[in-house]
Amino acid sequence: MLLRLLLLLAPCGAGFATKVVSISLRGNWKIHSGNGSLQLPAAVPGCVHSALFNKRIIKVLCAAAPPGICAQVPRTDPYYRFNNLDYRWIALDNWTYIKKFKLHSDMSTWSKVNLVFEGIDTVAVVLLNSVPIGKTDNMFRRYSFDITHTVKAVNIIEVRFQSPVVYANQRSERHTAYWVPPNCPPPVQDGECHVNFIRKMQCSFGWDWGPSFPTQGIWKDVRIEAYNVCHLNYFMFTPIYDNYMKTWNLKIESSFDVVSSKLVSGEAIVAIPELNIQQTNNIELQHGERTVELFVKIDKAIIVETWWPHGHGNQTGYNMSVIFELDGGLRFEKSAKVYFRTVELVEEPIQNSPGLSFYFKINGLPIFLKGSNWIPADSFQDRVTSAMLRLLLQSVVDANMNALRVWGGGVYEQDEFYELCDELGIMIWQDFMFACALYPTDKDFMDSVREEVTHQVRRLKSHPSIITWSGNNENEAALMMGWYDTKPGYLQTYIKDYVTLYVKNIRTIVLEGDQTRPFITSSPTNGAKTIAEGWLSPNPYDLNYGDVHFYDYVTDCWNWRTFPKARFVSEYGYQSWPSFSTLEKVSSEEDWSYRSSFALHRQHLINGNNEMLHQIELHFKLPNSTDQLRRFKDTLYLTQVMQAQCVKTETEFYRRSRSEIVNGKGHTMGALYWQLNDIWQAPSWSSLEYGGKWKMLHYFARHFFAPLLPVGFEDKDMLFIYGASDLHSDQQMMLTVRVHTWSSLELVCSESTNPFVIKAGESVLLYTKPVPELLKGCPGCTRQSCVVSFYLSTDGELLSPINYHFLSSLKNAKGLHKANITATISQQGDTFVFDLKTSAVAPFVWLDVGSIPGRFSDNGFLMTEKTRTVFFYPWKPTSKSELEQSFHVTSLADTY
Ligand code: BMA
Repeated sequence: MLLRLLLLLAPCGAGFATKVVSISLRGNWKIHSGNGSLQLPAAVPGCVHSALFNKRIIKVLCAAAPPGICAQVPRTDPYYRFNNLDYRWIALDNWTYIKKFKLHSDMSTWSKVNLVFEGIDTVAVVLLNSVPIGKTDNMFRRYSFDITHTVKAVNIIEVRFQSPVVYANQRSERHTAYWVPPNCPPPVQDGECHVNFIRKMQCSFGWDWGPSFPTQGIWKDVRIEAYNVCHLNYFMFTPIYDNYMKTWNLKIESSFDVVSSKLVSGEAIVAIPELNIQQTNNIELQHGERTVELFVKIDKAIIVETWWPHGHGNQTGYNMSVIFELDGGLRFEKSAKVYFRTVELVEEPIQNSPGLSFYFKINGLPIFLKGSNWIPADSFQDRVTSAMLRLLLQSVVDANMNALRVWGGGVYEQDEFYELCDELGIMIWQDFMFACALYPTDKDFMDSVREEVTHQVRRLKSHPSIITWSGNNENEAALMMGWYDTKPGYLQTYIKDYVTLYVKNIRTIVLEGDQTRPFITSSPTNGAKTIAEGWLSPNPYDLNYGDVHFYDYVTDCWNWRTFPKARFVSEYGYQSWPSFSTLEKVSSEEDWSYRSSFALHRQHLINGNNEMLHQIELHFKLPNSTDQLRRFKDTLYLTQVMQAQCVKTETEFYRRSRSEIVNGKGHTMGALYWQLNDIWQAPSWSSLEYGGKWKMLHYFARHFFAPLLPVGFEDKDMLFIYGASDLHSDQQMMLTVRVHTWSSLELVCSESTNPFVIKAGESVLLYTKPVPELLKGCPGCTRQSCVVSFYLSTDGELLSPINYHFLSSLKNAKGLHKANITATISQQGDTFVFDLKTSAVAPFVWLDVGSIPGRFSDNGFLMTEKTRTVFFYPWKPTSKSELEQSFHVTSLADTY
């Protein structure tokens, strides 16, 4: 194959030689298994699993599938049923990627030719024309190999991978001095061992929500770069606010590889037209790796609009171009969007509370972080399309979230992920990729980690969306809370390793590369207290410091006393099952019961399925239909009802704890539930199913993260209603409290308060009433027969979602009828209108259109009125008749 050269801004006329070329090596490669028995084409970027799947080499069973199923997800898909077990061999083999190509220019004219891999997954030897040119051992690094003297007109590249599973085992075996736990994931996860010994997506060896698919492949861009004078490797910029001068400055860093032995001089021209910036700097580059730093001062007279998180303002960005015009007509041009914002992590004393605050200020304003935790969107990164990223991240802002934590067991996400977060106003808490383990610190490992961190900070730091770096997920807790059965005598060794890795190396590199946002060593940590205690606190879950993670599947989740009144809760949650339409694609009829081996197989949390039933049983009746499929679907539905209600109660508790200190605890300023998305179709903590379908929890999140929210709860028979505001200004409003009976669609009673003001960014008590007194005013009402709802409004205009509070468990509800709910569907432009009618009050009304992609304006709601209009926003073109055919509605009493 003859590859075309892509000329990079090099004016070739007028006697100048081309100065830089980039030759893409993406596209068609060939792969073969260790002994050569399997040979097939493979796409780059991609992985072996995808290549095998695309060629239908793995498990061709489709012919036997019932009609309909194979068309959706072929049975060869690694996610189909138990395929993850059958495909284990793929990761145990050593695969080789090969590409032959011709170059039509004489490569010997170049001073330097590099073979650049933006990402290799993971352990490999790279050969060019049979000459070894480099080794790789880290999926998160960019590798650039010098091939100046190896490249020819006709070339063959080979990337010989070693099984990541075998490699991890070997590394762990070689680490003889002491144990670096854990060994293997729990058997229920069907995973591989010693993932902490390989710099690879940690959850790819199995996790409590995901399968083990340790991929091999060239997972990012690969190209040849040839140049004569110099080459621009990284282009970075960070806005810095000068507090004293009250002006914005922009620091632009450009990192060059200069091959010319002579000094290269020229000009750098920075232009940001909308800010009236046109600045020319003389620059000089000496031989070697050089970083040019340019400072742009923005005139005080020019108004710079800042970037705000979603829900707090616009995400204004400014187009910037930087042109380097260097000796000999060499020219590099970069354009990018620059956003201006400041971020501060505030840890200061709080009145009446021991410890320190822990919250983020953006542009000087305290912001309550509302959101979730992001995990990899697929085991096979090549399946994560732009469209899928956009859909998932749009769903984040559509649910009134403003933040995501990119969790440390996955990957540093692709550029597009962060670009979308910049654009949508999603603040990112960026973990480094270390999770739930102790890690070795031998030289090879540390050298590799240092390269990884340097590269990732350079790649990511220009994004305003990233508001904090964080060293790892739960590794401080794992060590200090004794998660592994380590020998006490080794504690100091482990502590030393921990400090070496996260403090002396990662932290130092991050701070050298970027001082424009905070760095915390772990999540959870006690923040400043952790530092004071030598980087490890005896209890990293201290409620008075830093962030906490909180899980409890046993205690009643409707009881707010269950939850920690912490400064910041960066993980918490409950599991649920995805909807039937999602599961159906990867299962067969025999799997469709809650106790099937499939249902057990997909559950990677020991006892997870039973824990869900336990939480359901506390407040709902377990399904008992004799029709097995019906019972399965009812159970799936109830797991989602339970999860939505649990996470709602917990999140509302955190939001109402924003401004108060009770018994020394409170001032909660962040609620990021675990977890946003799914990696496959299985039970998990997610609110979005694999493929993006919203679970009931995601619809609930849209409400419990609303900018203005009334929160109801009880304490010793007293009903309290708080108002939580994320607004920037004080707002006048009134509160209406209504009581409905389960048995009738007529309102029983209602009262409204006098107008009051909720201050900007505050959470305050608005209403208290003993429940018996409230019910006394509502004829015929008891705790079991009635339900309370409430909302905030001004001049008849709704300012908040309509929230509700159950006065008893719904398994004890009296008068709840099976509701006959019908929908008339019509089309309005791209949107479909569902006009609903109900025959009875219905809790947890669930509208489902199966596999038709899209979301409703609301779902899972309490229907107390006879009619209601809900919109459906399709993500792909669909029709009224398609929707009518797929439409199904369930409400709680249908499961009784
Ligand atoms: C936290 C996370 C993940 C895990 C989740 C649910 O510990 O950091 O490791 O998936 O809890 O168990």
